[in-house]
Amino acid sequence: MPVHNEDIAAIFEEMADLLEIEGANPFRVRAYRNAARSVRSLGRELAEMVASGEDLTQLPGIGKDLAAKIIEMVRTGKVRALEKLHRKVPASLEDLLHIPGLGPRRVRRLFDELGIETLEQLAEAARAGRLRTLPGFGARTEQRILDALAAHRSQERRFLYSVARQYAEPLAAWLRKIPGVERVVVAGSYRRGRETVGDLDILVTVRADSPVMARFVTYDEVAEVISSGATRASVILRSGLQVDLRVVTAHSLGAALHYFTGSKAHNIQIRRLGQQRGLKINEYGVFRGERAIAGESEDSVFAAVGLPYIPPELRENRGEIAAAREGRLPRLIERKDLRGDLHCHSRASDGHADIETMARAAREAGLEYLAITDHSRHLSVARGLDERRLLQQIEEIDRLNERLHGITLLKGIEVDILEDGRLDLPDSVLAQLDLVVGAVHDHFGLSEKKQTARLLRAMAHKYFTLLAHPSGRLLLKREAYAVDMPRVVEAARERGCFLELNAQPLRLDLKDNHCRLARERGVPLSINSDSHGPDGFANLAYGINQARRGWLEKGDVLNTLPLGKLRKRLRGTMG
Ligand code: DGT
Ligand code: CA
Ligand code: CA
Repeated sequence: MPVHNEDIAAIFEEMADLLEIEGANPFRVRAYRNAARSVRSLGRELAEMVASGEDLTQLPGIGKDLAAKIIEMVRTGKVRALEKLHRKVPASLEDLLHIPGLGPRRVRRLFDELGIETLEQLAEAARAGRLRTLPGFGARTEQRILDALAAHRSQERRFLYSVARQYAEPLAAWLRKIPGVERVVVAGSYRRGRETVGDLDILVTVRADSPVMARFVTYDEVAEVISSGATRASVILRSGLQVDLRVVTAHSLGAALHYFTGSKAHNIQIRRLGQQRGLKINEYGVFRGERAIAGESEDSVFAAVGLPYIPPELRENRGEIAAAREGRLPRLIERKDLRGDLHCHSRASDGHADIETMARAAREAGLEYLAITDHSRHLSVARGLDERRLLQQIEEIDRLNERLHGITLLKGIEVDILEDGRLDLPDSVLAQLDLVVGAVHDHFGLSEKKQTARLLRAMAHKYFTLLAHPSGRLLLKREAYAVDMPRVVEAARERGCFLELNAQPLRLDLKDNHCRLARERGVPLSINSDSHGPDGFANLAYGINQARRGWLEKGDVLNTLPLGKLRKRLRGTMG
């Protein structure tokens, strides 16, 4: 059974949760959490590394013990240590941890004193007013838990795009090898490059008598078959991800692709255009009366309603149809347009490679320049740089630049924006850098007014270049802080500084609509990997997805500029 990095990371997370509930040593708990993070940010499948006998202890956060557990998981699909934990702590307690307001200590108490193991039991106890009998759990906490449970139930489960991809690509590759299978396309929100994906919608075209439908449900990651027929089937993978598969005929592939790519709102508008021309459009084709007049390609579907091809990322009914009609569709940016990266970390703060290794990896990723932007001192958990260490790093980069070929390092810092909007390092040292990347790492709970004022003050600073992950959100984990983003975009325009589109798949910050707003206001964005290791540059592809959903063209993005022009733009922000 294939084991993916996400499966391994999830097991490490689960072990950390269970150990925490059990009251284990906090350092042990943190080791598992770090390992999970490290596994998630790897650019390669661990299963392959195990198969080729590579030394896993070279990976950040992975010691001998964890390496052995990874090998065990890859070889057997499970970990004995976790099974042992399950004998002490019921696995369902983990679900309780996902309820806001319930930390490990409270979960432990609920279990020890009220025997609560599941969300149902928790809801029942809360409704019966039994929670408030516990020390530290007043009536208000009880109500908050009830509210959180209701919110939890109504929340559909979604997957990060990057996680869905880990399941989609091997499955699509596996389907392609089934006899008689011709084309396999993952449609739906996945094809539109959405930051999260609800389920996968796969279309296949086949020659007659292909066994694809019979085989599909036997894919070894299938945990449950919801339905299966002659031309469509739905399954749930072990990861919980649902996959809908449809067999379509080659002459209606374009119509089916268009239909199942969506979005639904876009489809409805296209169908309406068809109706105005007396056409019926569905997943089988474009029809005038009984006669199919288009549908073999997506181009033909659009052409039937008088439109040029609209890229999937734009199909959200956010004005793309009018833009297409008027010949105003953007020429969307592509990965190859990126010439550099303006945000990454080295071992000096919380990265796990030295600067030279990062530089070589960036060159390998096809980049011409890379800004080293380690954290500043205020972020002490990341060993942020103080003035002295930053000055040393500046010298180190000067020396490296003399030696390195094919890549130029820029000197930067990811400086903390303090609560009051001041920057965490003095002007005298900031003045010596090529760029200053500012970021918020604490006080997420300020009012919108205060948070906005904080950002505006930072951006007004004479050495401020670029606002990193402007909204602070973590997808599926943490909401954006309250901030008036249109006001921030306006301030960037007035000040002549830049905003980041952080390409980490968990951030994708700015979000698509705000990217588009920045483009409309003429504020260039920088698509940055925020790499913490040499694998991190692969994340740029996720940033490009998001940029395309934000209608960005090459000319809207700062780090498509060649180095000379980029330097000029950066100097414009530095005093
Ligand atoms: P997701 O899975 O929640 O991330 O989002 P989608 O867009 O993949 O939605 P999904 O899986 O429900 O359906 C896939 C595509 O199929 C959707 O984008 C458009 C099309 N579709 C589904 N149901 C309908 C419908 O009732 N009407 C129309 N016009 N299209 C539909
Ligand atoms: Ca879907
Ligand atoms: Ca679906």
